[in-house]
Amino acid sequence: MWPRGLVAAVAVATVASWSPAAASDSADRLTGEDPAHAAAQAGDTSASAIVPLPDLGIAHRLPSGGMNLWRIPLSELETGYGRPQLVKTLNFGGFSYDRSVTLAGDFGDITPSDDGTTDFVVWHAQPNGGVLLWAVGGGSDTTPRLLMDLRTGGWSWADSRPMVGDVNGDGWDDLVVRHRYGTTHSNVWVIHSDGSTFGPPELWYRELLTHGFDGTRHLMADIGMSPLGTSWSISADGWADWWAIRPYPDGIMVDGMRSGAHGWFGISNPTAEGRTTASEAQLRSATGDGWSYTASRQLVGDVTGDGLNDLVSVHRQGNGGLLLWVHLGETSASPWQDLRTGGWSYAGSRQHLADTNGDGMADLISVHSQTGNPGMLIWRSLGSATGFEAPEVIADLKTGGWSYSASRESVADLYGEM
Ligand SMILES: [Ca+2]
Ligand SMILES: [Ca+2]
Ligand SMILES: [Ca+2]
Ligand SMILES: [Ca+2]
Repeated sequence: MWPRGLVAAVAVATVASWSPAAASDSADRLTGEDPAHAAAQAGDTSASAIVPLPDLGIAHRLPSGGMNLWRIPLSELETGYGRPQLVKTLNFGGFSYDRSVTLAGDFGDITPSDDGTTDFVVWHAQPNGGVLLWAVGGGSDTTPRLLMDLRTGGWSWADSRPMVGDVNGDGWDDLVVRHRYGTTHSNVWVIHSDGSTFGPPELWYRELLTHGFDGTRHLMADIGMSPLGTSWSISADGWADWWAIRPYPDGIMVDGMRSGAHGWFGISNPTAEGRTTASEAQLRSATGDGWSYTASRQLVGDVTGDGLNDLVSVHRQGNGGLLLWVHLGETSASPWQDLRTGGWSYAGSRQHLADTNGDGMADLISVHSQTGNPGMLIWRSLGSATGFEAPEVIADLKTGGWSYSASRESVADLYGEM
């Protein structure tokens, strides 16, 4: 059974689009729960009232080399929408912005006071080259907890790339770590969270490196689509699956692999065989017409609102601006937002997807550098079924010591019950 915590009452912000009745309502933040998960519970009539309350989790470099951890509520249904809140200052104990990777998510009740706001997992380099895994939980107790000591056993900070995904659909985010294995393969490890503790790393996959260790991009998100040229479909099941975006002649190729109940991705005994057509299915491709692996980056989220995740490409344009595309067809992409003008910069921005108004459609979050100051603006482009609407600023971080180049962020998928 999974825990269901009604932890912190979150008052709904009074926003113009909300009726007074709704504005007087409140949302109870949930931990370890998501809509797919809730829908699977027989007799649970609350499933339809669960709304996304995503946080943007930001790590910001301090002059000392340490970091501040911030959260920005991204849902307009929540008090504090768009306002940065300092979660923890890590300027002690050797914490280093440059020697760590910071991942936001709902990993568990890290402390007894965990309120379901974003947890931060910090994958931190050690002097011997290994890794310590720390967590800072949501709520009042933000003292870092040591989750795992990976200073031995062959673990290497330099040779590892941690990611977040709920690979078994229990509502708790798990850690997925690609680790270099020789020169031709990487091992993909899963560190499960059960909501209170993290299990030992499990080897789930041995990936053939088609373009070197860092020559492909990987995402963790539920897949629900048909592989290229097939009539069968990978079913959306709420379990985060493996996406690999690869350079391809004159464009990109996107492979996917499904998480399974018995070992990952249907592979119970990883071997040195690596990628086979049986293990990784080709999902989407985009070639010609200027498509480029190096001039694009990819996101996954449900931008069409049908409950199935979509693949989104952010693509650099000749003038330095960007266009957003959604890969609706196997080999065709549809333009979703035109940011070629207006000062938009592909190189000077970072993008994320999150549903910020609870309508079931993912909205675009853009963190954009500024000319003339080191700070940034955070923009939202509301999603509609056919595109993103005009971007609007939700957080002005041009001043106050904010730095675009000395910060990084990710979205924590969190939920509340209205
Ligand atoms: Ca938590
Ligand atoms: Ca999980
Ligand atoms: Ca969709
Ligand atoms: Ca939305």
